[in-house]
Amino acid sequence: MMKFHSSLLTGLAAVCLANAPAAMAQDSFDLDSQRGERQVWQHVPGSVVDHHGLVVNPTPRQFTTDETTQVDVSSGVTPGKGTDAYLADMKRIGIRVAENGQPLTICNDPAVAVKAGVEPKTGAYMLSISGTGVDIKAYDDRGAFYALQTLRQLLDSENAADGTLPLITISDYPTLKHRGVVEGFYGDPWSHEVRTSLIDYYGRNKLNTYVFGPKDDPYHSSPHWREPYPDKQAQQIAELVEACKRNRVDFVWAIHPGKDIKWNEEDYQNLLRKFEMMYDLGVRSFAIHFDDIGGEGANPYKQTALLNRLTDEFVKVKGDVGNLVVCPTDYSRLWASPRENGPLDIYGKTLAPEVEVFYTGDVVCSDLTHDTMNFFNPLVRRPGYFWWNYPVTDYCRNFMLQGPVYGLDTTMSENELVGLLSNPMQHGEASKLALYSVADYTWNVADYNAIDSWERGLRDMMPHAADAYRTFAIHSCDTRDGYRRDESWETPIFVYPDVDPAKMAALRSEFDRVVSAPVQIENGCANSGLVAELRPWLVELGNLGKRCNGVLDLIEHVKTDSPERYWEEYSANLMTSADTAAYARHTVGSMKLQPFYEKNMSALGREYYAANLKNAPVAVAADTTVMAAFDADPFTGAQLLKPVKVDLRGGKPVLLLDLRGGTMNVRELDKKGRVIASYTADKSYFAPALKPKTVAIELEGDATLHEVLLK
Ligand code: 14T
Repeated sequence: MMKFHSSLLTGLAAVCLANAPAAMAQDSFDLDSQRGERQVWQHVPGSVVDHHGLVVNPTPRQFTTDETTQVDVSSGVTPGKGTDAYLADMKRIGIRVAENGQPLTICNDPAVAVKAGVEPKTGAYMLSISGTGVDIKAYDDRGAFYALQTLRQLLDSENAADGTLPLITISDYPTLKHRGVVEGFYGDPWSHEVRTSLIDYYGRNKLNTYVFGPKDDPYHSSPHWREPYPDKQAQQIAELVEACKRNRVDFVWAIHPGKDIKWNEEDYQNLLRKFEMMYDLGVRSFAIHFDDIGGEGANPYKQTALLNRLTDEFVKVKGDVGNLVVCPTDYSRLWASPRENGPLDIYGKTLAPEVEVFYTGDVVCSDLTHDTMNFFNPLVRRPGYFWWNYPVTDYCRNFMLQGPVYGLDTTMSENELVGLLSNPMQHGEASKLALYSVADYTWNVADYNAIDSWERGLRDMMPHAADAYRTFAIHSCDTRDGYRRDESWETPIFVYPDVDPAKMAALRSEFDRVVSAPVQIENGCANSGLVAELRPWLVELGNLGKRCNGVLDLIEHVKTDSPERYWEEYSANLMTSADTAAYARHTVGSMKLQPFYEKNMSALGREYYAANLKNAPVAVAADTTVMAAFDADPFTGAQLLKPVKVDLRGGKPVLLLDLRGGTMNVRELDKKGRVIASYTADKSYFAPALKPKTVAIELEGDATLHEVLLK
């Protein structure tokens, strides 16, 4: 693992970050050396829980039910004392209101609530459903709103499908102060529509923070951070602020000025002016991101001086603005110096104590552990603010991360951690699955159950195609060489000839589910935006399922006595170069399914050779350039970088196998060298039973010629 410090980061910044979208493209981005994600992964912890049809997310702290009495909730609730201020919320979030419903009372007076046993903490509430109706006591407005979100889930739960609920008491409050999302990825920023939908989703799941910091928004970062947003975008930001207010979410507007900031009075005034403009749009919380920069902008003394001055001259003067948040340039342990007078130590010594500081953990995308917080907190002299780079895929855009949220220590406390934000994928709708569990974890850290949370999230996302969605999701978790996540953990694979009927049958039914999942999702998912985001990966999953089933067919047929037919079947199950390219763009099943396919195709090919081509001569007749590539081992591969010619005047049938990633142009020549046939093969090629003639073969692109055999 390579660590890089400021000077190297400067180099990296110049190479990789100068024009971020291109910079983040996979091929120009060396994960192993620059990011250092550890190439190990844990199994997903937790186990499925029976919720008796009463699912509430995030998991409440105390949740008791008494099934001996049933309360009629078939008409919803009838608003009573204290509900006036919440009628609009109730309507918007979808709580059924009627004249003959259960009487609902809401009290958000902290003194009364605390006396009744509510935790003295923002967001805390108690909810009871009893013979006399529904009663909410909340520590504050947020607590009352959260209680209503809980009530909505209870009323919509499977348990209430018969119009009744058992007696219920819930006593609830959050572990972490800040729980939410940072739109902080490179790539296309979320659309206004997706943002609005996500903000409602935060509200539904009791997330309270949305940091707006899309790297490729030019008014967030260079070149235009000094300038006002164009009218339409300004209007949209004002709308997002309103949407956040409705959902009790803090909208935090972030600026990323470090690429070209001058540490002078003029740029200070530019920044202050931009903050004022955002304030006028309704923004009341601000962050400054100094990540992924080099040069003067990275100077920690200048950074903290700026934050301190803004705290004095803007935050305190306004009076209604939240504490500033900063992302230091050394935001990961990978390149942060632990030394005295290193950048983080300078932060600790000079930064106003109320400013909160982001940290991504040991590397850029990393687990949340005590060990990593114990490194960071003493340096910055405050509990860190964890910026979790999951499920972000800007460094591995061919993946769609749908796995469980795990790797977050469930013994973390609010003393170690002021908050946790998830940096999601550019696919906003598809990121909701992870956010469901991020909300669960951050609200109730100690009770977090990764598997159960994921199972619930899948159902919440796609109630009418939940099983199909689960099939897709379980095979679409890992990044292959980035932040490693377990995948396909229920699918034990094997490599031919290590097979038995039970394994075959289990895999056959899983692959059948894989093949039909895309269709079921297309038909059963009501969220068309979500399906549109998933679609390219769904297509690949379907194809992968088919070729995995193809492997099972081949295993069943390998002992039959029609080598020709078998060979046709085998070659039909090879991937064309177009297949390979499409799979590379939208990769699923990279941990188990695709390796199952590849390893078995190789093993079956070997079997075929062994059975049918026992006495295969070694040499190709004429051209010595390629001869070296074709030895007796059927799995010798030859990477032929230049076009080659193979003169096959020896007149023997030829088999070319497994031509991946390129094309092969074949020209058949007569004795005088005239072209009598010309064609392109892009997956496998059988030379016809050759009459004496010449076949010229040219390989294009990165074609790999795996074998030529002569009978
Ligand atoms: F601010 C940070 F906490 C942070 O994570 N910054 C970026 C973030 O915008 C991006 O989405 C994330 C995931 O790729 O990683 C950071 O970007 C990097 C990290 C690198 F190690 C960009 C280049 C790197 F070499």
